Amino acid sequence: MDILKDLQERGLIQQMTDEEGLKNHLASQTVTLYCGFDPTADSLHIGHLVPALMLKRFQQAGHRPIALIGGGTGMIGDPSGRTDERQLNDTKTVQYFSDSITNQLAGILDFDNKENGAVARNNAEWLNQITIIEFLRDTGKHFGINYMLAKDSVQSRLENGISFTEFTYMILQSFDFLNLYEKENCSLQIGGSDQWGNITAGMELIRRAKAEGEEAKVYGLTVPLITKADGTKFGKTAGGAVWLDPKKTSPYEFYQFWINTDDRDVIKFLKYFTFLSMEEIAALEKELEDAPEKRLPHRRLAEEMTILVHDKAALEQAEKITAALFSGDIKALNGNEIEQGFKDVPTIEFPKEDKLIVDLLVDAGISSSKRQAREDVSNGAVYVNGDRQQELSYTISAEDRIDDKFTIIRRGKKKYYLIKYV
Ligand code: 545
Repeated sequence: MDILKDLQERGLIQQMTDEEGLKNHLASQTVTLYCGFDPTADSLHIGHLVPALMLKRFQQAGHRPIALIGGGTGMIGDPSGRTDERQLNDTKTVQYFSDSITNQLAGILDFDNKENGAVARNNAEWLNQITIIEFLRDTGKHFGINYMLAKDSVQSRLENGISFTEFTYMILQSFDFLNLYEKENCSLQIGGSDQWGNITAGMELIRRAKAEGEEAKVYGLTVPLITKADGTKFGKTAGGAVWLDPKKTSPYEFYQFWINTDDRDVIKFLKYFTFLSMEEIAALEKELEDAPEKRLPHRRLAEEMTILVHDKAALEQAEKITAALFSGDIKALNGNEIEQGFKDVPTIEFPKEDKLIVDLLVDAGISSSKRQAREDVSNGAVYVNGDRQQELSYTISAEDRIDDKFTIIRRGKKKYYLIKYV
């Protein structure tokens, strides 16, 4: 299997050093490669998926991926792709973030495979060991200030300012590459296109640091930044980023994110994010042309991604919620599913007390007055947990509380309200 060819067909390569050399290198041996993740948050989001899945693609092609957790570099802060200085996190926070991200990567990569199992490393392991004198003498000496100043990550910050701390970051990442090259025989670093400067700096350090006459061949490769046809930023919803952590983005929301992909982006995303073959994707593209209303590629994308990041059960639940919301069969859902499916609807908190339907509509601000509430009910515009309720004397009671926690009121065609009992 020609991994580079597959990646190129999928549009997954932005830049690489020495294409011919890298191609031969990958064809002739099991290559150890790495991608770094700084613990700057307690979860990865879908923007980090492409490079993480890229490691997996290399692993499937027989190579050996290292997921590098930046327990050391995360204490410093990469200026790449940023317009201003980072807020530093304390050691405990970075430690906590490191553990969360390591666990998430373990869910994506295969760490158990005996032949070419993925490896997790934390650069705190070596970066916390070196002394400042050693660092400046042995590593800093290889970096010219002009070379460092010319990097995009520094250039783009000269106006807003950049601290010596962040300015030094590229040397730390370079030191990692050198270290992994020496200790793990790692010869390829990958990352997003924002990492190009740091990756090439590391290659340069390896070239300079190696002993005279020693043959050191290392490579770099970046994946493109993901763009959308409508020009808006990828991976953001009204509620913020789409996280891999199900506590931050529920599997239902996650599934909805993918299923709502723009027609113009869906084939590209299948290529970027899934492991479907190019033939399968071509067949889905044909489906999109022939029967766009069926949204088969969107559905497939949402399925693949939900299983990949969560699991089969999460997918089934997401599909169940989607179907119940579509048909209005609210009673098919349990409390947890109600919470996921109605996260974005107006929520009104009430004590667990029986209430006449008319009073509830007024107290919750669903109907503007008692008269309006009576009219809404008599007209048949009001639904309790999916069932139309036209009885003015109806009392909302324990029986209407799903899992003793929620009642869903619908007024009119699609205006939903979540009553939450506290
Ligand atoms: C550290 C030490 C190394 C090599 C790399 C690094 C990290 C690198 C960096 N990468 C980004 C990152 O984001 C936070 C993730 C966890 C919340 O800053 N200096 O750590 C992103 N990276 C993945 C892709 C990226 C990049 O993890 O490379 O381009 C996003 O797609 O921004 O020795």
